[in-house]
Amino acid sequence: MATHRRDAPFGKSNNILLDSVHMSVLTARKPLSALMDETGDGESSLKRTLGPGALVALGIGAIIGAGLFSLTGIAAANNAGPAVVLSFILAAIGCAFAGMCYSEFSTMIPIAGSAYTYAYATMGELLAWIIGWDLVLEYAVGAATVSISWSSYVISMLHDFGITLPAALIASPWQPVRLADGSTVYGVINLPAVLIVCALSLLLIVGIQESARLNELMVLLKVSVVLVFILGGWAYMKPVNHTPFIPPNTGSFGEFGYSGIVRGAGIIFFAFIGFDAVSTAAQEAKNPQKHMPIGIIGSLAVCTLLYVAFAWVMTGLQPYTAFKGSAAPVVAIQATPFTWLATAIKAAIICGYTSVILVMLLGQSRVFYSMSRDGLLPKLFCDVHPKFRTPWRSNLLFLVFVSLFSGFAPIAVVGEMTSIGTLLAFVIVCAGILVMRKTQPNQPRPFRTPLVPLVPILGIIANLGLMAGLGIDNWLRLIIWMAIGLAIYFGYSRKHSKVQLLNL
Ligand code: ALA
Repeated sequence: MATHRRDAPFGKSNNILLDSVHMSVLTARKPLSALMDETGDGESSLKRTLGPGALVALGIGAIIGAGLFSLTGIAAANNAGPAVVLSFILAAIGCAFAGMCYSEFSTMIPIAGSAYTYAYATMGELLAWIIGWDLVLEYAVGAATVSISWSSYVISMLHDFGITLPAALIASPWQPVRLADGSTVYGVINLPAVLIVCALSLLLIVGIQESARLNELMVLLKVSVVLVFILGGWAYMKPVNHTPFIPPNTGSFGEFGYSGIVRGAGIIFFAFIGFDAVSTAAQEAKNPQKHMPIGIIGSLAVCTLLYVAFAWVMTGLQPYTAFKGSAAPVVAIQATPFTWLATAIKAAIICGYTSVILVMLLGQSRVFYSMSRDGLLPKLFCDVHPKFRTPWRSNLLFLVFVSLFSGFAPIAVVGEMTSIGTLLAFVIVCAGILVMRKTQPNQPRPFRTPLVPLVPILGIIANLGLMAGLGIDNWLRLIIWMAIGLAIYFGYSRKHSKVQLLNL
């Protein structure tokens, strides 16, 4: 690696010059031509196997999970009542603005780095780094969070079949476990969560096609159960449960009434996270220019329809006050003759979570693959396996990193950390479209976001609004995470950046 020129000593009189050099290198943009060169199909490139169906499945794989099965009930019981249906529509509108901006970028710059790469082309390296680092919250921390929930459902399912695992192996040292005799102990390691992360990481190493196939199977199972729930439950809904549709506000912001719908939208936003992960598969899509918008907007549209129908049926089956506990869909199904569906719902939840973890791990390794190719991270993250053509070292590293979180970290708060990280990425992607339309007006755009600048501006406002609702604690955590990221950027990445080495 060439020595960075800024390592040479500068005299005091050169401070102004030095400052302006610093400013310009921090805002150095990666030229579109250089980005497009990277989409070639050389030795070190990823394998193009995904068609439109697989991309939509990838999106649904990442989207339907803990948000639908756990948070719908919570948002209905605490914030919106039956109007959680409207919360879903509101959150979907915010996501649709961002989804259109993602689609435009993913056809212009079909690179695995997703939001990170888009920021690099439009707003400069520092912001790109911030986004790339931020995406660890969405993908790696998100995968760890969902693996801990996955583990709790597997343990419960095994319990239903009479198998009880030792307490020490089913929970982290922070998580209490209630034993049959009523006493409470703490775990040592959440082994099922670690095992699922290891298994899915190894699958991702073996191949994108194999991973996509497992994802499709999981998607089929979870969508089938969601459809059976909707169709089976429809006839048993009681109009009284939907009345009043918007319960009156209690006097506190976010507790029912119109503010409750907005707060509910902030909570169930988590349920939509994942459609953007489709864009990280751009270098593995057969025809990204044509198929990325289908994958992104298609998966978002399918999930929105399913979510709205699911929430409508769920709140029609039982009074919303019955969903105070966790497994709301299981509670709802007790109002039908199909109580056997409770087990199927648990199985669907496990499948749902499996595919969410899979696609999150996929997205994470692809973002770091791009950052490493740009020199911002060590080269090991972009080493492609000679046979499998996957970024295997990156997958292995995240296997260890995510497993540590899954096995030993407390689950509390990480879900909201995932949301705030994702929302920040959405805001920057929407802003990037505004910048790109100004700086690169003639660049071919196979997909164009409609009504620019209105749609990106509404996207920024909607997603910033949802971020504002996440509270000061999450903002502080985001700032601390970013401070760690900036230390790495100024300590390592800036000195190894390929764009900056070219510029100097
Ligand atoms: N949307 C994903 C879920 O709900 C993250 O689990």
